[in-house]
Amino acid sequence: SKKSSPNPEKNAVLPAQNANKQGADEKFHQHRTDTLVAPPAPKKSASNPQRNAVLPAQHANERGAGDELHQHANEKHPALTTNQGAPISDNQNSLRATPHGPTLLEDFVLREKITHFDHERIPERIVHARGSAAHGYFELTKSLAKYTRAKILTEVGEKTPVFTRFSTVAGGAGSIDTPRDVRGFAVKFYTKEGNWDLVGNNIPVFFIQDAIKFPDLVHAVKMEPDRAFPQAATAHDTFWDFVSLMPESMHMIMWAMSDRTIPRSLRMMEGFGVHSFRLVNTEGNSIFVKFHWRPKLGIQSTVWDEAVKLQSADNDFHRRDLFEAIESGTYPEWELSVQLFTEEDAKQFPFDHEDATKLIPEELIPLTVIGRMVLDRWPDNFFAETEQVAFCPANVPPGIDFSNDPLLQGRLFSYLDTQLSRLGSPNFNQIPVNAPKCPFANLQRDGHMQMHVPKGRVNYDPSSLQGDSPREEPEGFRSAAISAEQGTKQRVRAESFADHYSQARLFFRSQSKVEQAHMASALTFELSKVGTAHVREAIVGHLRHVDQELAKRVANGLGLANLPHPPHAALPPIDMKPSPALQLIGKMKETLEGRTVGILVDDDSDAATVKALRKMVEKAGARVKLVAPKLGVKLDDGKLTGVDGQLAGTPSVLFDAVAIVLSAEAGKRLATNGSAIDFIRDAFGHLKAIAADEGGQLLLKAGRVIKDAGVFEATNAEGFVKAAKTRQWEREPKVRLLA
Ligand code: HDE
Repeated sequence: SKKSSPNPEKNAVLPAQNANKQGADEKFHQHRTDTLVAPPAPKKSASNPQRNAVLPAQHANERGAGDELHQHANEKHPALTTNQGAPISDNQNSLRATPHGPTLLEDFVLREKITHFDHERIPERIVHARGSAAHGYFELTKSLAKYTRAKILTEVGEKTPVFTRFSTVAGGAGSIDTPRDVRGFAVKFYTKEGNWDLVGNNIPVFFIQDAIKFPDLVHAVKMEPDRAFPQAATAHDTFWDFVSLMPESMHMIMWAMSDRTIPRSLRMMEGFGVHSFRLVNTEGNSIFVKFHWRPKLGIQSTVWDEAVKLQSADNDFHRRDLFEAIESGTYPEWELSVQLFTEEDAKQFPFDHEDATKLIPEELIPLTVIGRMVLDRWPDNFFAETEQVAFCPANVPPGIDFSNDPLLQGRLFSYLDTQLSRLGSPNFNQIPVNAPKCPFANLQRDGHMQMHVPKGRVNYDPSSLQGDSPREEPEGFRSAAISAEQGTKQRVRAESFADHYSQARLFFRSQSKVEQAHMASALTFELSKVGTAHVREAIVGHLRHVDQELAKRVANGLGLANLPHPPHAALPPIDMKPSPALQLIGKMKETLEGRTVGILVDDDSDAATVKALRKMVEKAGARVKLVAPKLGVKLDDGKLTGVDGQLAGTPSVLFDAVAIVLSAEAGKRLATNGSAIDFIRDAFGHLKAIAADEGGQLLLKAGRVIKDAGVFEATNAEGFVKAAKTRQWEREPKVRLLA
């Protein structure tokens, strides 16, 4: 029986088809079964058939019972309604005066839907707009009861829910995932005593010492105001102009120009609370603390050329990586550590720990591991959770307190303030992702979008009329009793903040040779994008205070005839003992866990070799993705094999190591294929381990890959996997000119 509308091209896409998608996407296309309202029977008005779009369910039925594609045994769709709850009979056509006449103002279904849509966007974050987040838990493994009364830091074994958002800083919400940029690392712990937000970065220091400079820094780093570019990049005049006039940023610049700002994965980054905080115990005594997150998978970065190519291969590389890890059950995990130190310890440091441009070397104050965080659930809805989450460093439970770091003090104000305008109401704390998971009550009332319906007459304190009105809690939050120093009120930078170069030098000199070369090259690259000569020269002048050799390398890269004069330094830098803990490559964990290996195959590839490689890679905790010129190939065992990526759209930058398993015939064929040559050349250039069989060797030859210790026969799966656990750093000088 033919029941379809006379206008079939106007029909909506069948959800039934979406539901058929396989794999990780599935969750997002499943039809909800927790229906509250039964679906209305589709009406088929005989009088006006052209007004009725074909309802998906109805359409699906037409295909007949035998069609598996369109069957949903458990489906029970709720009725589609307006926001007022009125069921909607037609969601395809607006209300028109006549079949060819004007649309009527009366159409409340159309007006409500379009109006809501018109207001779907909210202002993006002024910084850290681009982010990805996940739910999980924090488990304490070591009690800090001696130092704090915060239950989150004293109840060993207790699992506290968390929501963690990673972000880039400079780019807009739709910008790329892999620019050279600092990464935000913000954790909201839903503790029993209120939310604790540890709003940190993947770098332990910051560009500026005083919050009053933050708007200038951000204006300088974001796209330039007249031309609106570059997006998500520090490599432009305004940023370096600001930096050249702000010597305190030199330490952070060293970090920003290191490989820390081009991470391989959000799962492979360290996180830092940056500022010193205080812990306060039951006696009211306090101690200083710095917080560190360390990833279980070890830290790992990309190489710069790879980060650049990732931008075209996959704009969402980090978001997808986090999503896929969580969906596949390989949950990212970090250790939480603390550095604890007293006022007396602090007096001995050759720097002021309340200056956020300084770190405390691990060699000076060691790290103590106190717990772990596991992220095990992707948000159900990006906007409701990742976009609407509001972090604020001022959110602390009793037992955690602030230091006098003037950057932190400014942040304590800024976050709540920005969220009032970003989320549009002082009631944003009632949004599910922001609401505490412990009971909360106060006498704040009303405002836009108030969700609570308070009962009774009492909305003030003190009061005596109502037995259940909220009252002060003697055990509640108390600031640490710190005696204030004597002095005059003034706008001032403490003298102890005057040394801007010692730790920049400490960081540079603590790096391995490879990392130093990357930093010199990054500086050269960034400054080469700066059009103003005096800015380039001023930066090289600052570098002379950091390290003469570094200054020379960058000056050479920029083609400067002479080394510019260093600017006046308020305090000459001191030589601190190098801290190997500040390295990235030196500290990298040799592991393939959580990584991905790409195997390039084609028709007639050796199935046994692919199988053996896969086995070895998976044993090492990594996963394999097959890449081929087409999405399905027949290996030499005659079986049709599904492929994860089509060659032209799946370059080797997406993998941590690659294998090429090809028949001689396919090797010859692909030797003239641009994507195949790029695949192998980039893998080689990005210092990855490579395995190739006979056919694969033809491709290596075509790509002019000169075999080295990181290139293996495909039969040597063991050697290949061992080498894949790190990068082939010795290869680098052969493939790239570094500054
Ligand atoms: Fe932020 N920062 N920040 N920041 N920050 C924001 O808050 C600010 C600083 C950090 O995933 C904003 O809700 C000032 C240091 C992260 O939602 C804003 C200063 C560190 C995130 C703000 C700093 C951070 C933000 C923008 C200098 C590392 C993203 C939107 C005094 C310790 C959080 C928002 C998320 C976001 C202000 C410096 C980390 C404008 C004034 C240092 C991870 O309030």
